[in-house]
Amino acid sequence: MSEKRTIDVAATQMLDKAKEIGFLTTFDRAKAQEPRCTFGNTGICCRICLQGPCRILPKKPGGNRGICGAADYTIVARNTVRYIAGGASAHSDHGRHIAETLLHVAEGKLKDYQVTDTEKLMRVAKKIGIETEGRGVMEIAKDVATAALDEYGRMHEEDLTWITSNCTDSRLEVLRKTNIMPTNINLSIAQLLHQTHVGNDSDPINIIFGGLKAALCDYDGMALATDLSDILFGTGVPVVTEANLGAIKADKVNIALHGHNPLLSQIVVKAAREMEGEAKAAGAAGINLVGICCTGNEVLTREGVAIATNFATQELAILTGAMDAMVVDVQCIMPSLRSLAECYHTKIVTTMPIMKIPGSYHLAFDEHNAINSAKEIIRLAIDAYKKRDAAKVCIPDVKNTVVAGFTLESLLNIFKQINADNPIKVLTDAIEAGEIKGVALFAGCNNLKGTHDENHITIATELAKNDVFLVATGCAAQAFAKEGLLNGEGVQKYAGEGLKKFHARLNAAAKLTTELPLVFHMGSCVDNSRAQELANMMAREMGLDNRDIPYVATAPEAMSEKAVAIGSWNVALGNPVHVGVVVPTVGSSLVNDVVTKIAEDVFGGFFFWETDPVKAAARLVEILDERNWKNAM
Ligand code: BF8
Ligand code: SF4
Repeated sequence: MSEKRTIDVAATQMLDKAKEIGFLTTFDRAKAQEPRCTFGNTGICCRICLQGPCRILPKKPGGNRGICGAADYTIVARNTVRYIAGGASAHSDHGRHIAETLLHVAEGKLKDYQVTDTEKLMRVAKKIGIETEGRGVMEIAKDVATAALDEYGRMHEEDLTWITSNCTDSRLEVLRKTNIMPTNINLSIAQLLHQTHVGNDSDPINIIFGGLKAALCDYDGMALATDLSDILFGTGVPVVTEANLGAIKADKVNIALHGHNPLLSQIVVKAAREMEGEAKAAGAAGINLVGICCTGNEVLTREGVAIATNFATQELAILTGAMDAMVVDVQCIMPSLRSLAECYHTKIVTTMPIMKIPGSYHLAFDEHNAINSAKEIIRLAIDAYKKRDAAKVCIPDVKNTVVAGFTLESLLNIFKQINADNPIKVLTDAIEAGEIKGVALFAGCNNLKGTHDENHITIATELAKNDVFLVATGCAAQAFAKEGLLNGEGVQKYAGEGLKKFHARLNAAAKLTTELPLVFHMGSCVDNSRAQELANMMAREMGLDNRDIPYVATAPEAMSEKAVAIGSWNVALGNPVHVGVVVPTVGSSLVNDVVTKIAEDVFGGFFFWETDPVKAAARLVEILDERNWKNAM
C-alpha cells in the first residue's frame, strides 16, 4: 500500500482534520489491514464450504489442494466468478428496479414519475423490436418495461434482448459460439452460484465461461437501466457545474445524494427545488445538493448537481461539519459513515430495504409516495441544519469547474454539427487520419491499495498527451471532475497536438457557452453501457469486429464486485482492459494466463494488470497503435 494517501488537495486537508479530531478514516483502516494475507491477496484461499478456509500450501504434503481436492486453479476461478455474480446481481437488480418503476408509470400507478424522454422511448422501442406506429406513449412504455422485466425471468430460450439489440452481429456470433450468451439474467447468476458450489464444477475454463455469461447479464442489466432511466428522467445534455468538497456551501442546507439509483435522487432534486422556502425559513440561504458516487453521477448528468467527492473520500464530506444529511440508497456506501456522523450533527438517512446501517435513520423510500418521502428526507436535513455547530465547519476551498452530461446522444449531437448524416464518422475519421489514436474508457472505483485518485489522473493525462480521446464513468469520472480534467483548461494543459486539434473542431461546431472538457463524462457505472454503444458504433462504422477497433478500457483503481463484472464483459465484448491493482487471480498461473492471454485469442479482449500508471498508459497506447497498425494494413 502506498504511503501517500491521496492526490486530492481537499481530501488531504480533511484527512488532517480527521487526525486532529481522532477519527480513523478508511485510509487509516486500510493501513491497519497491512500486511495482507498472501493467500487471500492472490486468490488461493477458499471459503466456499464450512470445512474451509482452505489455503494452497504447495510445499506441504496434502497442502497443494483444498480438503475436497480443489486445486489452486479451481479455487481462484471460483472466487473470481463469484465476484462477477455479486456485481451482476447489483447492477441487474438496479435495472430491475427501474424497469418495475417504468411499468408502474405506464400502468398509471405512480404519480411522481413520468415518461420524460419520449424520443428515447421510441428509439429504445424500435431497437428492441416493439411496434411504435400509431400507438400511445404509455402503451409503448408498458411494452418496453415488460420486455426489460422479461430479461430476468423468461423461461423461453431466447438470447437476452438488450445484448442482441446493442452488440454487433460479429460479436453476437462470438458470444453464441463460445456458449456464453445468456437467456435469463436471474438464471445465469443463480447457475453460476450453483456451478461454484462445493463439489460442483472444478474445471477452471468452464467456470470462467460461466462467469462470463453472468458478466454479460451485468451488461444487459446496466444497458436496460441506462435506457429506462433516460426514458424516465431524461437523457442528459451538456451541463456546467463544479466538483470537490468546496462545492459544499457553509450558508446552505447541504444534502449529499449518495449511492446509485436515480429513482430516489432524482425525486430529491425535484423536491429540493420546491423547498427552498423552508430552508430559508430555517435561516439558510437555500438548499445545496451534492453528489457522491454514482447516484451523484446520475444527477450530475441530468440535473447539473455538483460532485462532492468519490468513493474513498465519502467520509470526508461529513468532516466538513457542514453536511446536514447524507441520503443513501444502495451500493458503495461505507458503514463507517454512521459513526463519523455521531461526531457531527449529520443525519445519515438510509432508504432501501436491502441497505441499512445500524443506528442510522431509516426512511423507507416509497415510489408510490415519492415526492412526500423526499420532502420528509429534506425536512430532516433542514432540522439537522438548525443544530449545526458553526465552530466545527471547515470546508476546503477546493473545487473545479465541470462540464459533463455527455450521454452518447449528447456527444453524437456535437458530432452531428460536423457530419449530420453520419455523426460517428467524425470520430472514426479522426482516428483514420491519425489525429487521435482511438478511444479510452475510464471506469471504476477507488482502491486504497494505491494512492487515492493518482492512477486515474496519471493514466488520463498520459493518454491525453498521446492523443487518445477520453470518456469516463463512475468514480474515475469523479476523480477527473475534482482534478479539473472535465473542463476546457484540461485540454490546454494535457492534450497532445492531435487531440487539441480534434477538440478545437468539436468546440467550433458545438458552439456551447463553454469549452468541451478533456474527458467526456458519460455518467454512472451503469452508463458504461453508453461507452459500449459508442464502441459498437465505431465497429459498425469501421466495418470491423470489436476485437479490432482502437478502443480500450481501464479501471485504474478497481475495487467493487461490479467492477469485476464490468471488466469481464468488456473482455467478452472484445475490449482490452487494464486494471491498476493486483487482482486475486495471480494465485493460479493457469487462470491468470487464461484471462490475460488466452482470452485475447477467443474474444479479442483481455485483461492486463499494471499498478504503475505510467507503464499502464504506455501499454494502452501500444495496444491502440497495434490495432490501428493492423487496420491500416
Ligand atoms: O458503481 S465506481 S466505487 S460508486 S462501483 Fe462504487 Fe466503484 Fe465508485 Fe458507482 Ni461503480
Ligand atoms: Fe476447502 Fe473445498 Fe470447502 Fe473450498 S470447497 S473450503 S477447498 S473443502
